[in-house]
Amino acid sequence: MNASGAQKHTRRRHGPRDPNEAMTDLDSLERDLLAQVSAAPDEGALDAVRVAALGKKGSVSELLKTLGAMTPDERKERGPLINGLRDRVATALTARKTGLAEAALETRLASERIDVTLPGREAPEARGRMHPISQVIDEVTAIFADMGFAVAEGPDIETDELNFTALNFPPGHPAREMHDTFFLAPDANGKRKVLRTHTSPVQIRTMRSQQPPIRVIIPGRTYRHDSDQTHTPMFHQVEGLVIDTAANIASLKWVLEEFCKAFFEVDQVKMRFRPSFFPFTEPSAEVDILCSRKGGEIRFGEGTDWLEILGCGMVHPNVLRNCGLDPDVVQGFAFGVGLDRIAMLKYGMPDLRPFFEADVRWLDHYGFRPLDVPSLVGGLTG
Ligand code: 2NM
Repeated sequence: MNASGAQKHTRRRHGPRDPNEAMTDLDSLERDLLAQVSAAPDEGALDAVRVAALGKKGSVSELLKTLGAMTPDERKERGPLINGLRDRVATALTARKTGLAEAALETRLASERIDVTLPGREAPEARGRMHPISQVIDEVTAIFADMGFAVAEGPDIETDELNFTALNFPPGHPAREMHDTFFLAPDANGKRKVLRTHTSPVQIRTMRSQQPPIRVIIPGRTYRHDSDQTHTPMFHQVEGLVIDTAANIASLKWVLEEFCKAFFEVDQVKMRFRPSFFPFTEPSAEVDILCSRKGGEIRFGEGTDWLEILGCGMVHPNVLRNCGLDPDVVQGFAFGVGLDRIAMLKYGMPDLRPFFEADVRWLDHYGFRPLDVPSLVGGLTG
């Protein structure tokens, strides 16, 4: 006996089907399948329903297979019912598949929606900020370049001779102690190099390597063993030097006044020259500018307060001689400004310490855009 014989036997054993009972079976299968179709949460689950119904061994496919074994009359009655069921299930599957695909697309579109009114994100090179010290060095350089000054540089580690002796600090002179010098370990000859306490050794190097007329500024790092609210062990100076046959105190005052007006961006400044002492200049002066302080704001060229901003003087004849220059032929003036301090004054930064803390939040606030190149009209108003 073959398989189909066994089927026929089984069928016969059950006898003719009650048409109502068969209808009820088809109805409940259809209800069940359509419910599964509409409950399928995604395209994967829907495909599982399709395979279970219309696949090779699916419930509807198995029903279709039974048509072959029916009598023509049975088939005539059952065929349209089963085929109708198959068609409706197939249609529901297609509709659900389209619906799910549309819903998935909607979800994706919603999640990928962009608000075109939002500001663009800055490019990395535009987000970086210049440190205020770098900015102020560039501003100062632009101002002095306009007056014919070149920029000179030198090493942070200097010999005692260049940092002190050539600058007319005699050995053992108390002025050496005034500088709170950082000394390096002595070499084989017992000579100790120093972290330069000012940028003046670069002036010595310049006078020894160039012929007058000389007009240079030297911005750079300087070091003194000093640390409190207003002092850091490393700080920044810009010093200037002019050497020629006619440089005098009048030209010194003019240069400093032009610098202050350009740097603080005011039409006029009032300056006060107070006699002072530096080993490397004679006479020497400390310079104050007039300002007013109202409501935490500082204004230059007006008011009643005096603010010390720089030191200056005529280069001492001993310094000229130490550089091979004849004080009877050439003379010159020099000045020194604390860059950190004038940066704080100009840009309203109340505390010196964050300058050296490398905190990007501080830099975001006080830093400068790298492509805003300082010019003679730069800084506050540019
Ligand atoms: C200052 C104040 C006064 C100065 C002098 C020299 C040199 F090398 F020509 F002698 N360089 N810098 C000088 C003069 C520096 O800083 C407050």
